[in-house]
Amino acid sequence: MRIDVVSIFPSYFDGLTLSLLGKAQHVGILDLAVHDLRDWTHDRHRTVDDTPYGGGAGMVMKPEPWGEALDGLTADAQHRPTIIFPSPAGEVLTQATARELATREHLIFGCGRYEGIDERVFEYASELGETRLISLGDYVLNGGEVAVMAMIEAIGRLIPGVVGNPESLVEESHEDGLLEYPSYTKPSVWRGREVPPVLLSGDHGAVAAWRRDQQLERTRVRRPDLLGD
Ligand code: 6GU
Repeated sequence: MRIDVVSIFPSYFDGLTLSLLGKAQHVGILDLAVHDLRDWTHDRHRTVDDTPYGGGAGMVMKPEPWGEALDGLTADAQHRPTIIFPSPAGEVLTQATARELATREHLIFGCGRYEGIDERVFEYASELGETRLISLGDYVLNGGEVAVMAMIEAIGRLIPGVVGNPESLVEESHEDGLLEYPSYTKPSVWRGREVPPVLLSGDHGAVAAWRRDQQLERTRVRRPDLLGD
């Protein structure tokens, strides 16, 4: 998969060279490039924002650098890209969305700052590829960078080969619509607290049934919305 990120703070993404996604880039499963939006400006101050038409607080990102960035990143692309703009006004990211996006050949993430990006950029992007506004949830961050880090990690780990043991993907929270069951390791008694005896019983059927119960109970208590309640 090819991923391009456009941001005015490219160094936010230095962390993506670590751990599993760093390894995925090293072995060629993931081709990630982070670009500075200011490289597509032409004035001495490398201006990316201006005051909003109609008045109001804050600044709006100018369309011209975004247009040139999108043109540049799609010019000789092999596949029609999926262009994602992180936005608290977008659809909320779910595991299902991450799974869908993990099948794409080329993702472009456009990180907005200030009060947002000139609306015409989204219209133009829609001509170049499938364009999505995606939110992490119902709270506000200062800009899209931290949200895109989370999105790339959620999507990237679903690309075949990125997570070493694919079985570990199956038994996670949200993969089956439920929260994950609790895990324990040695010692069997720690500070007076015992591991649930069923896990020491060697009865694989009983363990599976207990884990399922735990998933259902946790989901009922913590996230009843996932059960449709
Ligand atoms: Cl994607 N961006 C910003 N700025 N804030 C958010 C968000 C995204 N998702 C939740 N809050």
